[in-house]
Amino acid sequence: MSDVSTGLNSVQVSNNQARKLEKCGLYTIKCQNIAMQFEETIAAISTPPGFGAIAVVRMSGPAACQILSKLFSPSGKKRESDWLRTHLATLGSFSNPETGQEVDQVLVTPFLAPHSYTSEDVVEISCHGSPLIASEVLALCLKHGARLAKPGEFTQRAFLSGKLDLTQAEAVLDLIQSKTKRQSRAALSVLSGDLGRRIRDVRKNLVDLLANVTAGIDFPEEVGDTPEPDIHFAVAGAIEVLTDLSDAARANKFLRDGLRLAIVGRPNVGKSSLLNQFLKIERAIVTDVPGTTRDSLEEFVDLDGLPVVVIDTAGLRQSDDAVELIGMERTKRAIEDSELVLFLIDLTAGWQKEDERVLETIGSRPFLLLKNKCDLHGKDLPSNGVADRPGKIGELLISAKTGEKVKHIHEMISDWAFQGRTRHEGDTSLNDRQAALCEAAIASLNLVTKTVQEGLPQDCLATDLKGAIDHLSEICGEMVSEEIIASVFANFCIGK
Ligand SMILES: Nc1nc2c(ncn2[C@@H]2O[C@H](COP(=O)(O)OP(=O)(O)OP(=O)(O)O)[C@@H](O)[C@H]2O)c(=O)[nH]1
Ligand SMILES: [Mg+2]
Repeated sequence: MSDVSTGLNSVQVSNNQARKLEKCGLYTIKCQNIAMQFEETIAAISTPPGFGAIAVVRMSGPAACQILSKLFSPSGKKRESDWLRTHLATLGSFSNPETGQEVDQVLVTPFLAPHSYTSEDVVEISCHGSPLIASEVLALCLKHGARLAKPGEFTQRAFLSGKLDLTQAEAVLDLIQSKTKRQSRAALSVLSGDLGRRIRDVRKNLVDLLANVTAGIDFPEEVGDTPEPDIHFAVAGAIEVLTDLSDAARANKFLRDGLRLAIVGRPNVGKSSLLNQFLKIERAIVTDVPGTTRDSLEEFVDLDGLPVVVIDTAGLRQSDDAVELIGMERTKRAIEDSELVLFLIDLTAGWQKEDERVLETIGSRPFLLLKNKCDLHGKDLPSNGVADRPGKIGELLISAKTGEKVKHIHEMISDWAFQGRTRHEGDTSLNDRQAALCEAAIASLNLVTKTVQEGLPQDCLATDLKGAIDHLSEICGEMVSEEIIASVFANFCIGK
């Protein structure tokens, strides 16, 4: 028997099977996750720019402790062996050794290899939160042997040393960038390794299957074909898990990427009042003068965990006013750039010709029809051509002034965005890169099924099976090009 390591997984196969796997390319997987040593020590300010209580400068690499020793003296003149210990925070003075000038009183915490974020020696220097002090601390670290870290380089080292798989590294970025609780919980679930584990389980089953199929091809007498039910069982199981992940990714797209929502209608229907209701503050000017809003106004709102950018727009009507015309052009652009439109009409005025024109401008965008001012006019009104418009996702009677039924708008948006799927806090979800690979793996597995159904020889399915395995390897980063790694980490901030 031989232990075949394909990325993070180890699979027990016979020596013959191992040779076959090597031949069909599985052994040659470039294993990025085997512990890598970096010669350079990197450093960066990990806290955001600006003034705060504390700023943190972080160093990682073989010289991190040595550099720290030159610049830091603990209070009470302790010996190095007393304070340079992993996970021990020590207060002391951070100074320029050339001039003897103290820069700050700091707290240092070493995390010694391999018990650190990157698996290397890491030190965190917490100084007082002035940008000037943090820059001075960093400058001294750089002067004494560290180099400035690139965006995401600490996390990249954590990935390359095998501490995190690529899905977890991507989740670190999602967590940092999360704007709603739902987003942060979903990112935390991926960071825990849940997604990676599910993908690796599927992949391991497929690797086992490929090993059997390959052995059968090479040793038809001794091993023979893998029984069809076994292939069906393994492939159907993999497709089921991957399809579930892929469906959830589609449903959770707006949770990940956010949603742009344009409030659109003719003047005076209550668009700015509705924006203010969403924000719960008087953000936009509201008057009874038609044409009050001249320019689009964008604001972020957390709609029950969905990150939404709401855009209040200038009312659409016939006009000769140059400024108003520019405003209306921007309204059209806001509609084009949004995923969903809130189309407001005024119940007290009834359905107007101008509403008809607004509807034309909305075009094929999905929209929610909001009949406003129900506090003044409680009765519904026939909304002519809107009733069976294909883009309409629903309609509601609301009052943007009193806030009546505004909560229902949240629910309808949420239902539409999550495609009716019940969301659970902390649901794992694939990002665009992972979803594309997941779909490619499903497509390859569908070809495997077809090959079996058509009764073709088993060598025909090995290539597609390997294709599916390769796609799954790429999701977790077990087989991934440097270009992809660079593009994943380029979106990070410096210091993470
Ligand atoms: N009673 C009542 N009045 C409302 C309601 N919504 C808006 N209004 C009033 O209608 C007038 C116009 O409201 P806005 O929110 O400025 O309307 P708008 O669509 O932004 O108008 P423009 O910026 O001119 O396009 C104001 O006097 C609001 O107080 C509502 O639900 N009930
Ligand atoms: Mg307005």
